[in-house]
Amino acid sequence: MIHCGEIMRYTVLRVVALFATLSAAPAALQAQSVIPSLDEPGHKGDMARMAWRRSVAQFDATDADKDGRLAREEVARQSRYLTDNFDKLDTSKDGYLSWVEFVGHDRWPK
Ligand SMILES: [Ca+2]
Repeated sequence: MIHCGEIMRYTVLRVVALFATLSAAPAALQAQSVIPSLDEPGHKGDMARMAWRRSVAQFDATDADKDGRLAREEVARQSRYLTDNFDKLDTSKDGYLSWVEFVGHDRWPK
């Protein structure tokens, strides 16, 4: 079942992917300039803060042992999307998803 946080995550990723395809810059670099920071004023900032709150809620709900990282087993209980994309998202290849790996950029401190 897909819940609200998951839908929001899909939306954020699709927006990032859309902007990334509009530029020759590497996707990671492009994401850094497209994702609004949490202190950005106005509607863009409001959207970022809403997505951030939902992302934090989803991360915390998935992090069952509260060690600040998501193990494959924790992810498997919560999210089909994260399960299917675990290896791609785990860019450090340590077998866990950090907060930054989970949200896909480092613009939003947890
Ligand atoms: Ca954990």
